[in-house]
Amino acid sequence: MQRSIIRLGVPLAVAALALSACGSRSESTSSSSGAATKVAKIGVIAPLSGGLSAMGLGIKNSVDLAIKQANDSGAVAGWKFELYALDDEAKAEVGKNAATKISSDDAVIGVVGTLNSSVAQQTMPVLAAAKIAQVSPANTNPSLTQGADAANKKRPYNNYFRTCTTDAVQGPFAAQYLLGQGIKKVATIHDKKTYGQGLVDAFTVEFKKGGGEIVAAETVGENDKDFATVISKIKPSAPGAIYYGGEYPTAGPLSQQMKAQGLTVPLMGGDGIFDPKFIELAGATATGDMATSVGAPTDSTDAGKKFLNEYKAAGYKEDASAYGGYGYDAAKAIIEAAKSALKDAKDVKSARDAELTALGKVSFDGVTGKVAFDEFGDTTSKILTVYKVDAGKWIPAKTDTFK
Ligand code: ABU
Repeated sequence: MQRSIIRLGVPLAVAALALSACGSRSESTSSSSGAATKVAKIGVIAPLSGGLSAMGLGIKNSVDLAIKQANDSGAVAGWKFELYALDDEAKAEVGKNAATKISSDDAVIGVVGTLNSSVAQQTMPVLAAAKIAQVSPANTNPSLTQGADAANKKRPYNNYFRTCTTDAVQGPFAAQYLLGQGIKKVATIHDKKTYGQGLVDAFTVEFKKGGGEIVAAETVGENDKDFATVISKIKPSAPGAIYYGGEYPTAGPLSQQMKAQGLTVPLMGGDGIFDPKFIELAGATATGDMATSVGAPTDSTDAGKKFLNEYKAAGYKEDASAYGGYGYDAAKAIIEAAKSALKDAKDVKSARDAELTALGKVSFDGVTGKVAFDEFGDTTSKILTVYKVDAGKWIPAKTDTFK
């Protein structure tokens, strides 16, 4: 009899453990300072490994900081937030799997991510089906919020928001800057990805509109290492600059090889190349290369400086990077919306609709400026900065609101 109870006891204990694990995946409760708290998780989907991890880890750490500060200040009475970060390796399929995993967790109230627009195209429908808010700090392709037809804008998913401005603004901002510098002939190159192609398209329209000429338009593969062929195709057209749509792991070596092959004109790109890694990869001849990035330089505002000091004090190994402030503000937007959505909620899942509604109405002064969204889920900010490489660093050259 005793043996059968013991035999029965093991599977029961396993079942109890499994149930408690299920509980922590959904509506977890825990005790902090004696007070019962419920757990709401904030997901991060970003490249935490691989070539773009400098940007992804900056996002993850910044979300972690926002969560810790929210918990320390008791931002939502009766609730604490937990970070749930998954690596998308900058790959669409891996990102989709991460979104699926996160969707199966009933305690997730929102997700910060992704870095890549091409990855967001896969995560958005998955998270939308679970009514989980997604706030990207970095996706700049306009179609994510406005649909594929720019002439008939239609928001594809009401769960998707972003704290960064879009390439519909970033491409033209770069075009106007180059024209203003007297550069009238440009060759474009993009990496055939959603972001790179969209950015070059937006640049091209504005550059031509302003009287500029696109003297060559080429593509590369995001994993290409040797650019001799594309450089030799472009060189005879004598451009005054190369405009590149893509990210720094490709743009850095491209810049280095351009200069080595005698195409000694500046390479300019968007926020995807705005990272110290670009300069590292491009080497000494990167001087004069340019990038636009969203917003004003983080260290140029009081709020930005405060964030960078707090980030440093928190002891993260990696830099906040280009999107740290935007990741922090994205997490703060989710938390701000949760103040009303979770207030009287019995669990996270039943609060998701209210979270989406509240997110659409947030308005607060963040690290990156005013955080608020328009009817498409886009940030209302249209501030951008042009940076130039000088003495091995990105130096701000011009910050302005795009008109
Ligand atoms: N915005 C730059 C990098 C990421 C992307 O939008 O694909």
